[in-house]
Amino acid sequence: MTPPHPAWLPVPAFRPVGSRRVRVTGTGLLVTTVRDEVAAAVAAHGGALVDDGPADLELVLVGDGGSGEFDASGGFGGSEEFTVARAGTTSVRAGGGAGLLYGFHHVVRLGEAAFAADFAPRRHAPRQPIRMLDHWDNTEVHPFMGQVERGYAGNSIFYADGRVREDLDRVAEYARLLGSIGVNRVGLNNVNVHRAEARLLTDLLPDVVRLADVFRPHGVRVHLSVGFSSPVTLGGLPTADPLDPAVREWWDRATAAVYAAIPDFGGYVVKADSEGRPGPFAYGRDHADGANLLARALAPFGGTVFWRAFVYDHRQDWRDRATDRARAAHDHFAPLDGAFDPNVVLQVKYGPMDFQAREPVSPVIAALPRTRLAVEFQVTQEYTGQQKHVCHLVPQWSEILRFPLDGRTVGDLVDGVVAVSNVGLDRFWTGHPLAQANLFGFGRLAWDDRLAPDAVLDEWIGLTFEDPAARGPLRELMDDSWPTYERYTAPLGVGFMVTPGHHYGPSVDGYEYSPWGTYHFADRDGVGVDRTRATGTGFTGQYPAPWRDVYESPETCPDELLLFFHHVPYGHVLHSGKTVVQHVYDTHFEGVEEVVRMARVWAGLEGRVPDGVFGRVAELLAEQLRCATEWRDQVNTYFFRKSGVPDAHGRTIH
Ligand code: GCW
Repeated sequence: MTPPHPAWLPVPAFRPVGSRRVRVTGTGLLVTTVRDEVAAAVAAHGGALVDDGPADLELVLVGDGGSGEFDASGGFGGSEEFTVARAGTTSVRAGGGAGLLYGFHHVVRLGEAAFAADFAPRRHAPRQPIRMLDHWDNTEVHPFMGQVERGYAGNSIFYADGRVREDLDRVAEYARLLGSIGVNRVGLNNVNVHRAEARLLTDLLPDVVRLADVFRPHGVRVHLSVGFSSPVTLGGLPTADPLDPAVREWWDRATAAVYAAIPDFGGYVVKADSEGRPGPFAYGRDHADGANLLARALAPFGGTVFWRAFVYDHRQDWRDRATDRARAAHDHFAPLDGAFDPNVVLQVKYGPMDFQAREPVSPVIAALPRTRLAVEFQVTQEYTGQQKHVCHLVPQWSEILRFPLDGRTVGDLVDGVVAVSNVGLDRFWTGHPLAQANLFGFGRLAWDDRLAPDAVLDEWIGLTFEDPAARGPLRELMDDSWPTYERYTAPLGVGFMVTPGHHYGPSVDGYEYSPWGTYHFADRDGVGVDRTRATGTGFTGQYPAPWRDVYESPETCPDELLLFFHHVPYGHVLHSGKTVVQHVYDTHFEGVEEVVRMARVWAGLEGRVPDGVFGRVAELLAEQLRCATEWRDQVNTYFFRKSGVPDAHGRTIH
């Protein structure tokens, strides 16, 4: 197999460290990882790993370091903090192996700046203790979904032919990439747990042990998605009722067996009563009963259950205007606040619908003050161009994490950030080489949501691309690519309009008369979903002040969310001064023009980026342009035909 692309850890990125004298002090699994990194860097760049004598960089595990491989309180790899300073020598001090690893990569990112002027000690600690990537990987290839559900980068890096791969070199490279950006948890299999994958919990457990062994030296704990009906499907019990003592015993036993094999196992991820997955509702129980059942099996070992709040009726009738999918998570979970055990983390998608390019922040995040929460993002670009389009999502995640709710930000309110991974066997990991920036940026924002998205992008570009002349154009191309994507797809927050099933490319009415609850309600007079308390579904009432009122009125609702909250006439004038229909036309023409510009910027980079990368991105930009043009023409034509309003600028609408 050809070696995978080095992503943001190419050999030249280690030159500032690797060309110097470096000392590593301490012992433990993660300290060994750091020492190996330093050894490779100095071997490549002519520096030295020294035991004594003067050093330019010291990496020091302080005290006994809590350097044990993990402790049951969840301090895997010991403490994650580190302090960095420079007084003649640059030094990183950490109380745990994980902190030392993160401190090392911090210095790598600083590059030469880490060795320039002296600076006082700066303490770095993650804002979120939980920084997790979920893989929607199956052990087998699914006839419709491929091997990785919503995967756009080839087959799974973990599994082949129903088992964990023999050769885990690539997984080791991946674990290294994750450790370098501070990701500390990974979910190994699809939340839609099919029959074959259910066995990861039982007879395939020795395979999971091998994956855990590969992730451990990089400070990453592994988790399994489990099916709620496992006691029936795997255990042969007549029920999976969470209050049944035999069910409880089954989970206790299965979980104890996992910990006997993997003492630092992270826990379970559960999608229950969602899109056809089994759950506690079948037994007349609620989701606290369900989550606590697993939490109690995990608690003696320090494990966590990640219980997804993505619960809604996917068999609704489009004729029924009272049912609003956006309301579902809050309706189900807000009443359960206080009922969850302390080792339950409720995993909430960032918006009330489903990973759209634009949604309001989920009101669930403000509604459960006594429950641990994690916000869920989608690094895999299901609804944002499927890694065929450049769509740099870090600005979206930053906006969400900084969003104020009840006087705090989303980043303050949650205990963790989780995202669906975007990697596969593709030689660039992510299909689109520039989609690596989303994986990198996810880790960086999960570590510190106060980082500026453009600074994170610059970090990624600086590490990944050697030629300084490539950096400005790359930034120009990628920086605004999320708003660009938004411009040529579904307008003003209304969402979807994608081709049903695979979700790529436009189909304005594709989901309009379907059971999935994803409607736009366009007619000859107007478009949008009335989610107000006054005349609509009442969804606005799920928000605390001021948002419940800001969103309630079209006068105060931000333009970009207008059609999410309101059904308005085509002639409704936005805050921008444009009518809704003219906004639709303008943004769709502009969006395509921006893609043309992106392709032009990329063409100018020939010879400045590696050939393989150049060719792949050039091809994909051509596809992005084709697809954006299709979006533009279908959306514009659709609204022209519905409204009969011509474009004020007389451009071609078919
Ligand atoms: O966005 C939807 C996807 C499903 C996915 C589901 C979920 C894993 O279309 O493929 O299932 O979300 O988040 O559970």
